[in-house]
Amino acid sequence: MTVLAVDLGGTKLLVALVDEHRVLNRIEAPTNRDAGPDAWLAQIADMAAPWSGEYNRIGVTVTGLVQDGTWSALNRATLDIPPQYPLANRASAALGVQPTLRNDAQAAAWGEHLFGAGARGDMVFLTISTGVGGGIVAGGQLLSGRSGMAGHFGQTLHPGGSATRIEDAVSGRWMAKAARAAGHDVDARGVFSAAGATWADAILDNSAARIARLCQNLQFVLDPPLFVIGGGIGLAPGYIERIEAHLDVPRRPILARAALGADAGIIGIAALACE
Ligand code: BMX
Repeated sequence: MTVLAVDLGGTKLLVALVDEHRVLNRIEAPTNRDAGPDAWLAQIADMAAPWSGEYNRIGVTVTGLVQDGTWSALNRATLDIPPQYPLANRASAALGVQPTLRNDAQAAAWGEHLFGAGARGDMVFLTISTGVGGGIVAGGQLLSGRSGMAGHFGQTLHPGGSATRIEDAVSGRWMAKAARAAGHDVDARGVFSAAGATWADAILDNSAARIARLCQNLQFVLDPPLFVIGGGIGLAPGYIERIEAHLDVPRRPILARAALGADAGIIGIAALACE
């Protein structure tokens, strides 16, 4: 069954036609962060217009908290969404069909479970990108929790005791901020390009060490057989190796690269839309 699958993240918009694990067609655009949800949905409808009649279902996965058809930002710095935006109603109006809705990292976890590194087993998915998100597959089920928050690891508090959320001390946004503080006006991509320089290695290692500690903590909470690492930062050159270097401990978490890469979210939401 062909699905119109949409992944609306803090950095980019991805609209695709997906049939199971196959991406048949795709179009991407940078997320215009100041435009707001109505404009993003209108842009998605425009991007999908050439494929009208070519799909049976619609799945929309978004950064942020999806709860009873509404959409809210847990961290407005990742993407500024008005509280309780009526996503189900507005997406139905913009796209003509009631879509299946899910948080981006939860959908990506399901995609990696079904068709990626998870190999249909239990796992924890961690995406390090604009923010830090995640998803949990336990007992063969994708967890949502009481209010759709299960897997939002980026919102957990930095172990240092401050009010800092982990994602505000790890993500691409933090890397750019740390680079500026070190006198280098570059984004996260620029930090990775400078790997080998002391200042850049310090930023990359600090980020990776914090994710390593998060994985160790989650190992004691969920004890999953596998952690699947995704996201633009998570899959960047050398980043997983840097996490591994901080995991030389007993009962160490086992990590794997997200096999579906940036497509995990659209493949996961397509599968959820067909359930
Ligand atoms: C934030 C949160 C999560 C999201 C994660 C990764 C917002 C807007 N988003 O923790 O819902 O899964 O970022 O988001 O509060 P991404 O855009 O980097 O994929």
